[in-house]
Amino acid sequence: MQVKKALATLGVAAVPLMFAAPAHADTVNFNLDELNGSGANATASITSNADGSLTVDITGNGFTPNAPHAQHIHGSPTGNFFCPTASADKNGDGQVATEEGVAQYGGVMVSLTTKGDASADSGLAVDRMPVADASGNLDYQRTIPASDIPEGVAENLANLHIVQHGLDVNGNDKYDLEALGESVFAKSLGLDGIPEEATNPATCGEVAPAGAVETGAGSTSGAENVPLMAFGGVALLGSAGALAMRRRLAESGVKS
Ligand SMILES: [Cu+2]
Repeated sequence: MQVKKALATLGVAAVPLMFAAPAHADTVNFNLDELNGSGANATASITSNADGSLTVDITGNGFTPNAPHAQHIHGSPTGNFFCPTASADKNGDGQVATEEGVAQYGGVMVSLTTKGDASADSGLAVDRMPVADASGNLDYQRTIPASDIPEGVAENLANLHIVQHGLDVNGNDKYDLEALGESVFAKSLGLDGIPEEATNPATCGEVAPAGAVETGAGSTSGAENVPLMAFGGVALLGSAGALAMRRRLAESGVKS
């Protein structure tokens, strides 16, 4: 065991087991860069705990103030997905919308909610997503139980990435319909009047590079075939979830 060896080197003879580091604890760091000119960025760490839970820490700034930001672990344990490039903007409006980005960043594996369910089913549970403070800072910490973590995720964190949604394109400190109109994605789920600003991705983060070179848009094999449903079962969201989203968005000054 490495810890014992290290301590032995330091001349420490015996270490009670209870003070040893937990087995299999492993932390992966992510750098979240702005998407869609959001001006937001964040750093995150995810620690895989021995009991199968994940402890997620996110610290960011530049977010739409006093507004909820849906955030997820996206991709698949086997890789194949990545933070979207401008090529994902299929309609050429200058924004990689949620439904455009999913082909590159993949479906929702874990919904980074503040409480309750954290499975993909809670992808649009905006009433349980973190809210940026008045200065646009967004801090989040939660240990998500193993029961909400899909198989293979904890062991393959380096293949996954984190996406945070919600940005303020026209700089009026709220989500509104004026800049980008209605959310095409929300509308596809039967939610009318939700601003595109509320659902478009604001940041995306892959594993913090350790000397690795980003290969860019060269490796999209298979990504184009991801069905929209892979977004993480948000279509399964019942009307209660939809109402909760409307309510939360209304609270943050959104006309819907
Ligand atoms: Cu997402």
